[in-house]
Amino acid sequence: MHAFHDIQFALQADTFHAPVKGQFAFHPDFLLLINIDGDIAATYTSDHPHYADVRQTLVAQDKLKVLEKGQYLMPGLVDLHCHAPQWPQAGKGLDLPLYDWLQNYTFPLENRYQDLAFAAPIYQDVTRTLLANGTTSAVYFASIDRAATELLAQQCMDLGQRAYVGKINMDNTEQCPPYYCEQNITAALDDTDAFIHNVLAIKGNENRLVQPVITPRFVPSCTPDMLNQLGKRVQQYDLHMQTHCSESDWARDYAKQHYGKTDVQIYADAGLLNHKSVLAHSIFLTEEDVSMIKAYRAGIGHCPLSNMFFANAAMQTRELLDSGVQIGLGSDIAGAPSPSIFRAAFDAVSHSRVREEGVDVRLSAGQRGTANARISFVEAFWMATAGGASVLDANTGILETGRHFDAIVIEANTTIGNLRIWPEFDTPRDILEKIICLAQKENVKRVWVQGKDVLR
Ligand code: XAN
Repeated sequence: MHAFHDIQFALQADTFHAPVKGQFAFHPDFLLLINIDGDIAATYTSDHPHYADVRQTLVAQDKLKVLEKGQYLMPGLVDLHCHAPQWPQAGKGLDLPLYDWLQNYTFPLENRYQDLAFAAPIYQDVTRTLLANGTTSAVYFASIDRAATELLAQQCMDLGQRAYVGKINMDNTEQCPPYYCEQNITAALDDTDAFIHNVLAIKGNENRLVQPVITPRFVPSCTPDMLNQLGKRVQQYDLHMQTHCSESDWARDYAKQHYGKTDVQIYADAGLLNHKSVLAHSIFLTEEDVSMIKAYRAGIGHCPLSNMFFANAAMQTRELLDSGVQIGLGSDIAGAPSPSIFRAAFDAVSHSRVREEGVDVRLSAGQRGTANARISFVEAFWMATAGGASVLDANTGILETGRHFDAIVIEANTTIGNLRIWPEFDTPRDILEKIICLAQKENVKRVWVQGKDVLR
């Protein structure tokens, strides 16, 4: 049995998680023991032979919190793709195609983050909002401004969010407006190096709760030299890398015309792919692309709703899940308006359904009438938790011994909020599906990151 001196607290909770893709586990009255480092020291299902003894000892030591019925513990949600500076833009401006959207709305807004007084309250609000929605790990694109991006990293640290933060690099003067473009590659790379160093040196960041991410915006915005130089840094420091990949006809055609290759080939040749790379979108992949992503053990950040806006297409999620490629979900603020990964999970399911045979909606050539294209709510839940964590190579996403305790509590039947559960006839599978379909911020009652209560 477990020694209790290193236990910070323990929970008894009706618990959902998805350790295996395509399956979920529900443990009624699961006991989880959290150690002083914020890791899961032990777990006990209610039929475990030591369950009663362990529980009694925890109660005697005043370490056990028992969740009420109607509250459900689950792993914290993982957002693989969020543009923090675009938060003020969420919910507007999605009437334009990607290129025009970037030029007309996004670049002018991101450029304002040179002003730290402008940046600070917005960055604090977006981080708080994601936490309040149950996102315990977030992968952020910031802007090209180093100081503001360091501020975002510091705020994630202060608010206790597990965060992967990238200072954007974009230096292609033919595609980026003169006011929002890194005109001098040496200065830009010096800035990136300083950013990496400074984030790793944040006080209290010894365990790398907040990590720097190499962030070439996407193929059109970077020169080949920039991509290669960033690739060297990914290799040299073994860093995470995030970028947009094969996200629209325009971006795909740009890569073909300028390089004669796909985005994935370009990133691979530049040395940018590794086991911690996040390729957002990735919807027009070739079979060779998928094989290459798998060979590098890179991952995909699936952003279902923004795919609709910018690509007019639904991802081939079924095929990608079956291929074994690592895949999780992204909110893509502000290419899609919702900061909730439950919403992204719901959209991932519904978008897989419009691809199915017999659906009378033409989304894009070749993407209609596919047999068995649907994905299940359980698979979407896996992507939102364990799948996302695996893309990041993070020890989170599953509530099992040895993992970091990043978790949330969802409460049903609250006065505000639409999530209604009837325990006498809703099965665990029904409850999980209802949570994905209906849970809102109002239902997120507790949020822990690395064992620390971070909801305020
Ligand atoms: N490609 C992009 N796609 C998107 O959804 N948001 C962006 O900011 C962006 N930049 C390049």
